[in-house]
Amino acid sequence: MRLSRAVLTAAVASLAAVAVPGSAVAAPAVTERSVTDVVPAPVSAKADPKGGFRLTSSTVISADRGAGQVADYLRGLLRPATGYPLPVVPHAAGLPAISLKLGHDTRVGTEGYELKVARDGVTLKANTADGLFEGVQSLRQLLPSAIDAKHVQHRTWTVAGGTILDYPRFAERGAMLDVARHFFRPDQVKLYIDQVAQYKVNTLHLHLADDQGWRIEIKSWPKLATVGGKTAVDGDPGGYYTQAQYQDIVAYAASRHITVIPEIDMPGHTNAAQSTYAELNCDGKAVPPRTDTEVGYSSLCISSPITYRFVEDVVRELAAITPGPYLHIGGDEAHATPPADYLTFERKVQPIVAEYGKKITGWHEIAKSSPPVSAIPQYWDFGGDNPDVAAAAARGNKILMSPANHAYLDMKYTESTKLGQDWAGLVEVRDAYDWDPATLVTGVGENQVAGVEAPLWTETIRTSDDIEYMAFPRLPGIAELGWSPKASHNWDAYRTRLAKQAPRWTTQGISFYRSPQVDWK
Ligand code: TNX
Repeated sequence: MRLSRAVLTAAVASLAAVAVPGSAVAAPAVTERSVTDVVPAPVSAKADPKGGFRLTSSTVISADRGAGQVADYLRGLLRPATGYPLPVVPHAAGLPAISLKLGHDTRVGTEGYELKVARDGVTLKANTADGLFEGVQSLRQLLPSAIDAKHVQHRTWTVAGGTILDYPRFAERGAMLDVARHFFRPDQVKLYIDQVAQYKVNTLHLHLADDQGWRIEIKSWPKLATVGGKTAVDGDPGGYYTQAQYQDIVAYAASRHITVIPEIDMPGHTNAAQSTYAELNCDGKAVPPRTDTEVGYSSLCISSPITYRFVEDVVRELAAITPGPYLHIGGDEAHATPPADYLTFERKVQPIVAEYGKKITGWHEIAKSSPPVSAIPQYWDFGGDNPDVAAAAARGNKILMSPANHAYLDMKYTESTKLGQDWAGLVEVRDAYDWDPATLVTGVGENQVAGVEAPLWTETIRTSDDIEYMAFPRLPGIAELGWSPKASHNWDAYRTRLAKQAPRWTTQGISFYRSPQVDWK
């Protein structure tokens, strides 16, 4: 008779428990999980199959001063399924503990961590709360997937043993959600924040305005939201965030150690604003609202002073409610703006953003305007030569990588994918993973790359299920490209680790695409 691995594992664990009666520490428990399976792949991981730590009703979470928020978050993750009290305490005082420690470790930088799991306890060390948070994301993956259940599961909870030393390859690992083509409520945005945070994504780019809808309250131009927010693609219901709702999303993201970058796309992709306020058009006449998915037809009036009053009002209000350092000023596909006008516009608008204390990010077309070196052009083309982007990199700008044929989560997986588009080709799980951010664009090497971002445009995306289906399993691959060392890049190893994430998604209720490229078992 062949026993399944799960049965064997359980048997070994219970035998071991019997073998050490009266032992002060929990018995060694062999787990199917391993520190070497974590996604994104850690810088280094060494498994200790006998060093598993068993959570029990007497486990405590000890937290250094400054680690309390992450400790509370961890407790919130572990309590529903275990039902254990897991009190957060300043000192473990001899009790079995998960200890969160802040220190000075030059190896791990501002987001890295060291995680040690042994039979007598778990120690997570980092230099910052961000680092502890990312370490907690690894720790979660060392527990059974049932840890994500919302209700108490009666079972044992063993953290796989071993050591991880880890830190990111690139500073920025982003997800973008287009809330303009279709509107997503704050609770839907928060759900996506939680889903992406587990893969160490640290930036959420919100595409807040486009031709089909304006989604953020601007008090000095109130109809942008109340009128310009009514529409969405195909006549679907619109919506907008009040400034208070937006700030609540930003605060929620911050609690997941994610910085929000709000985008107002301009000078194109502006039909919602120009159909709402007649004075934003050169002829002073409001254009009709549009809910089709054409791109490249709208342009703000470059010669009009009102345009810059509008931009300044929007930038001022948005800057005031955005604690993060960047505002995204769009700049893509401005086909209705003559090239000279485009440069005029950028040269007037970029200083306005600086005036309100923010740095600029924008689609890679802004590279043409020689933006300040603090600006981050976001590359969305297919790779290869782009002299404007290369020149910006040579001047010192960092480039954010979102190649449409790899990183666009709205591309179909296969011809039969019901959702999505295919103008950048079909993007299967392997296509999303198998590229290198540092060799994609000529003249943009490792040190010029700010990071990676996976944009999700929502012309065809209407629900949270739709978001999940397009993001999973591609988003973890993009996140791994942003986090893991280049030397760890290996499709066959990745697809094996990815398959082991599926039970977590199932427990979390994430509806994901079961790509035939991955052996889900
Ligand atoms: C291109 S690439 C766009 C968006 C669309 C998307 C659809 C870029 C910066 N802009 O306006 O939503 O394609 O895939």
